[in-house]
Formats: sequence, structure tokens, C-alpha cells
Amino acid sequence: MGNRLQILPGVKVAVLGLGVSGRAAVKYALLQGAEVFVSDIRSKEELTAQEADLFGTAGIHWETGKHTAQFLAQADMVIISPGISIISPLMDDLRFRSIPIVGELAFAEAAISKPIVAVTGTNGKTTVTTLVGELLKKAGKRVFIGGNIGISLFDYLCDPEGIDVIVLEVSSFQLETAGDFSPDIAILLNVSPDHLDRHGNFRKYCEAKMKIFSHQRKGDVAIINGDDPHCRQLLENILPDSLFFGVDEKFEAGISGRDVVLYPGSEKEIYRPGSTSLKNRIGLYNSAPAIIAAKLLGCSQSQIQTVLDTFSSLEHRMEYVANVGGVTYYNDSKATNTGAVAAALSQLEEKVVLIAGGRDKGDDYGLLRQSVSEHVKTLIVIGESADSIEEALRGTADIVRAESMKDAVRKAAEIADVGDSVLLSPACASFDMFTGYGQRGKVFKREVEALGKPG
Ligand code: UMA
Repeated sequence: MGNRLQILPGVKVAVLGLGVSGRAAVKYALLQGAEVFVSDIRSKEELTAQEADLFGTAGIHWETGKHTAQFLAQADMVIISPGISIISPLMDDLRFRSIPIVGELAFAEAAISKPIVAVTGTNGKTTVTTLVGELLKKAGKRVFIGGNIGISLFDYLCDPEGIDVIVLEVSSFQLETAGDFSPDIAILLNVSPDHLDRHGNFRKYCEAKMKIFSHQRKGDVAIINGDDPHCRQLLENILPDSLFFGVDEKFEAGISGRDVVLYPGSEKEIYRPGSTSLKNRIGLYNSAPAIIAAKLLGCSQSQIQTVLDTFSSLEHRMEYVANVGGVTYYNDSKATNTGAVAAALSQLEEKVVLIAGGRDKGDDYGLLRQSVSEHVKTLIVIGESADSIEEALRGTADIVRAESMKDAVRKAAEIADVGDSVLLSPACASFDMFTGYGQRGKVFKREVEALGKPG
């Protein structure tokens, strides 16, 4: 208990990177009475303009435009932003000086006594996190939903009153610096190659993902996709209280046709998602772990079924945009890895014009050869990775280049026939052309809406 990471009055805390997570860390550290040091790569001018509320705050020491061990080593701990790698000479220097390098999840164990549900996996995290949150709210619980979904856990720690359950989306980046984070319920949805540019290789990415289970204790629950070959391979060290979902009848939540079937006792419980975003195959794999978690936390069968019927799809995740001239447009801008693109294509029965490309993250686009040959009639490539994608997928579909999102959408509209779909599912990060996947998706939707209009 005594060794658990806490921010106590007078402790010196360095915050490395002042993004969503870093800003909330600063606020929490100040609230706890810590002395705060902030180091951000942006210039003094940028920080003055963009972080005016914090930049003027008394008692914060600043380092701008660079990160140095000299500045950071004044602190007792460094809270690192998830977007900054823990592998660098700077980090080695800090470790050599025995300064803990931690992220927001590392503070949960000492500060939180409420149940925590944590959701990880390569794809589907945001949907399942949101769904678990909605299910618990339906059962009357007051829920904090945060983590990689875009709201820092530090925001909860700043104002924890009136919350019954915490539901967190956790990324491989956050798990690398999670310390003794020990969720009561940990969900692993699936694992396929992603963020290899950051982790170095697939094995290291998997190791980061598995940290979600590494501090769980007896009585805590692990919920795991039993059909995912990588999840199965990684299972050796999982604690005994593991629950599985998938097609096997022996699993705790069986996926059978259009249903999720639970066997809580001698009677089986059948759930059939009615909402458009959950009733396809991927939706069933997202529903099953959420149902198990909801049941464990006291939701009734009828409460769960109501949410499964009304849950609406999230922006930028297989989001229906419009039907223009008999062609359906889907925005799947959040699909930044090949696994997500394959999952998106598997949901569409019609022929697809696929728009893909952006900033490369080290993914092997060749993994998409089979799904592209099966589903895609024309592939439109954009962004920095256009050459690599074209090379990896040559021969699977017609391949066309586009210079911008506007160009891509206009070309797609010309190529698609009545009954086809146009899908933006990039398999890449967005930062070569956009500020993030959100902006990329919004630009796509704007260009779809502009189809048929002059210009
Ligand atoms: N910065 C530096 N030095 C650097 C790099 C960046 O100082 O070398 C600074 C930037 O100037 C900026 C800040 O660090 O001020 C950005 O930090 P960040 O990239 O960690 O981003 P945050 O805004 O703190 O958001 C992070 C997560 N970002 C990443 O993991 C890249 C968010 O996930 C998360 O929602 C948020 O914390 C709250 O927990 C985003 C994401 O893309 C959505 N996640 C990846 C994904 O889903 O694939 C893992």
C-alpha cells in the first residue's frame, strides 16, 4: 500500500507533453499541492498562444521547445504523455537517475476505490468502452468514461465525487507506463499489428497490451476474445478468473448467428442486438464482452437488451454518411491499421470503392490482400503512404491515385456504380494531411455532402 504511486503535497512532479493528458495531470498535481515542472516541445510563443490559462499560472516551472534531463531530473517523478515514446536516450538518463516515468493509469491503484473496467484491443475499444458506459448508466450507475477515448483519468481524480464506476479505454501507449494499474474487469478485444513504428515490433506491441492483466488479483476478471488467434496465443499467463467470448459454445458468452448467448446458470440468456451498429458480426464481438461486464456489475437482462437496441454508431467508425445517387458512403477514418480496414470491409456485402492512405505507422499493407481482392473493386490511394500501399496491393483491385480528400471523393463518385459503397478506411495515421483522424473524417463527410454541387 505504502509504495503505491501518489502525488502528495510538496512532491515535485514533471509533466512531459502538455496535451489532453498532460494538461489534466498539471491540474491534478497543483490540486494536490505538488510543485510542477512542465516540459513541452512547442515554443514559448506557441504555448503562450495555445495554453494561455496554464502558461500564466504561478508556481509552474517551464521548459519549452525541448526536453532535457537537467530540467526533468529536478522532479521526483515524470508523468509522460501517451504520445511520447518511453524509448530514448532522455528516458534512459531519467531511469539511470531512478526517476519513475509514469502515465495516468499508474495513479489509479492508490487513488481509486471504485470498480474500474478497462478496455483494450487493437480495434473496437472506443465502441466497447462507450457501450459498457451506456449499459451501466441504464442500470442507474453514475459512470466516468475516459482514458484513450479523449478524457484523461486525471480529470476524474480532480473531481471524483458522485461516481460509482470508472470505465476506461486504454491504449498500448498508456499501458506501457501503467505501473501497478489493476482494473477489476479487464477486457481484451482483439490484437493485430498496429503502432509498430512506436513499439518496434508486433511482439512488443502485444507485451504492452498484456500489461492490462499483469497486476490483476484473485477476484478480478479478465474478459478475452477466445476466437482471436493472437489473444489465444497470449493467454498463458492470464489469471484463472478469465471469461471468454466467441463462437465456441463452451465460452461464457457465445456468438451464435445474430445472437450473443450467455449461460449464467442452468437457463441460457439470449441477447439479439437491434441497433444497426451492433447487429453485424463485428457488432456482436463488441457486444459480447460488454454484456459480460455489465452483468458482472449488476445490469439486468432487459436493461442490457434495451441498450443493445438503441446504441448508435460513433463518429468516424463505420459511420453512415449519405446515399448519393444510389451509392452509400461510410466514414471509417478511425481505422488507422490494417486490422480495422479488414474488419470494415467484412461488414459490407456490396462492392466497395476504398479510399486509403496517410502517414505510415509501420503496418504491413500486404495483410489486406485477401480482403481487398474479395471486397474492393477500386482502391483510391492518398497521402504519404500511397506508394507503399500501391506496391503491397498491386493486382488485388484497380488502383487510382488522388491528391487530396476532395479529389479522392470525386474520383470515387465517378467510379462507383449504383449499389456500391464508398468507404474511407485509411489503414494509416492522418497527420500528413490533417490534424487528426477526426478532421480527416469531417473533411470526407464535407466532400461527400458537396457531391453534385458545382465546384
Ligand atoms: N509533445 C512533446 N514532445 C514530444 C511530442 C509531443 O512535448 O516529443 C507534446 C505536444 O506538444 C502536445 C502533447 O505532447 O502538447 C501531445 O501529447 P500526446 O500526443 O500524448 O496527446 P494527448 O493530447 O495527451 O492525448 C493522449 C492520447 N494521445 C496519444 O496516445 C497519441 C489520446 O489518444 C488520449 O485520448 C488522451 O491522451 C487522453 O488520455 C489519442 C490517440 O491517438 C486519441 N491514441 C492512439 C490510438 O487510439 O490509436 C493510441
